[in-house]
Amino acid sequence: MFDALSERFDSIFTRLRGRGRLDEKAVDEVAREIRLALLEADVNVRVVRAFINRVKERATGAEVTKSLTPAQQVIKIVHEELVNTLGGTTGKLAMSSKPPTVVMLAGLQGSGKTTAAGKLARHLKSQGLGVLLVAADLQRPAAVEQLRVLGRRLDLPVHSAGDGVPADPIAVARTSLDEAARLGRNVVIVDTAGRLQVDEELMDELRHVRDAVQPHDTLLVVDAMTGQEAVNVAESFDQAVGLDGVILSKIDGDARGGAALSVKEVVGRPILFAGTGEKLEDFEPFHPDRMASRILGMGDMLTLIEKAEAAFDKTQTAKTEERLRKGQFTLEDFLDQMRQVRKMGPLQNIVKMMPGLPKELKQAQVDEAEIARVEAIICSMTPAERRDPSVINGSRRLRIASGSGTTTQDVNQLLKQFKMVQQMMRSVAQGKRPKMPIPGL
Ligand SMILES: Nc1nc2c(ncn2[C@@H]2O[C@H](COP(=O)(O)OP(=O)(O)OP(=O)(O)O)[C@@H](O)[C@H]2O)c(=O)[nH]1
Ligand SMILES: [Mg+2]
Repeated sequence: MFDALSERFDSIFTRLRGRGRLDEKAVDEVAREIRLALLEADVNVRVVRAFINRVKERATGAEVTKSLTPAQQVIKIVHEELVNTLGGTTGKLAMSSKPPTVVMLAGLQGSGKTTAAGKLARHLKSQGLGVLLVAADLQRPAAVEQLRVLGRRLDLPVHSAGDGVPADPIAVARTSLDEAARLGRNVVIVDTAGRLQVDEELMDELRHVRDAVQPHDTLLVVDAMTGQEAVNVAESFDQAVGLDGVILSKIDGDARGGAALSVKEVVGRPILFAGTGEKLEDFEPFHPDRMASRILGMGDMLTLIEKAEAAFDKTQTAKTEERLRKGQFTLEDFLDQMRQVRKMGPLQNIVKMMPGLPKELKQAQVDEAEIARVEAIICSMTPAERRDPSVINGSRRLRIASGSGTTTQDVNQLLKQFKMVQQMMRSVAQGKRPKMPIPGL
């Protein structure tokens, strides 16, 4: 899910990254592109309109912060608004203070209700809860057996018609609470019948099942492939039986994501879980923030910004900047910056987190050993040498090389590299805020 949308965002932001300042016209242009991307992902028009308005308003009024470029600021805003559209915080099941907690699953035929019942049961069981599965789908002859198979695999009891319980979904539902009490179960998960169309007969049956068990959580199972049509389905079910949340199934498929991005905003019910495959373990709590990051293909980017903010010693960086402005960038500063960058973690990971870098560069091996070598060489220099590398003559070179376990060629190479960075830093210092050079790249 979201692959196409991710690609669109990636190209929008790549183009944005080249720009210095974002005036109103540029913001308008970006907004138009995002709008198209969302519509193509089959997101509901109302949701798209509200989304774009919020992004435009915030991007235009955004205060200029020193730590983020205009492009990063827009990415941050879009990310935050995507999180909001997907539901904000991670939702939770409402657990009853008096067991059992009753969860009723509803949805169109084939949406993944029975599978979701098994997955949710497994998820709750792993949290130490005792689950009873209830087979209240008597429409399809194989439905009860399907749930029984899941129950056997999970080693969980399944309550169904037979043994004195009439073959009627409402009777099965009603008797399930006594069964839960008898077995001392904390959670009851009720699987119900689906229909191809949203029809009155089904809704009526659902209402009766609901009244019989009085669920704490009525969850709609929505197939992600349904796109924004899911919104209509959710609205009908909400009006008919009242929904508390949504389970979005089959997000492992190539759905464009319209359902996920539309349902919370239009219906006002959060997506609580997502089905990510056919197996019982393919199930996860739905995290709006992580999902938004995945859509933007740069969640890591935000982590990177946070990491950079946390790792860079502000006063140290300010001092370096000050010296830079005076054109006094030394090997000591070089080493300082390198250490600060390294505090962010293995360079390999950092490079992967940078969405702006061309693919070839991302695939290139970042040589950690090379960086360790550079560090060793600089550490083998005297403070005077670090401040002014021009004093490094042949014998000093030899001393530094043997002190750092490297060769004089290595020392030469580093000095050449440093000279280049120094020149680059000077030219940047004359212009805007200096960029952080990453040694080894
Ligand atoms: N790839 C994938 N397949 C899923 C997922 N959830 C369910 N399925 C498949 O979707 C099909 C229908 O799933 P069911 O759980 O039987 O759907 P249902 O809503 O109970 O269907 P009815 O009871 O007939 O209304 C099955 O083949 C499942 O394996 C998922 O998250 N990913
Ligand atoms: Mg079913």
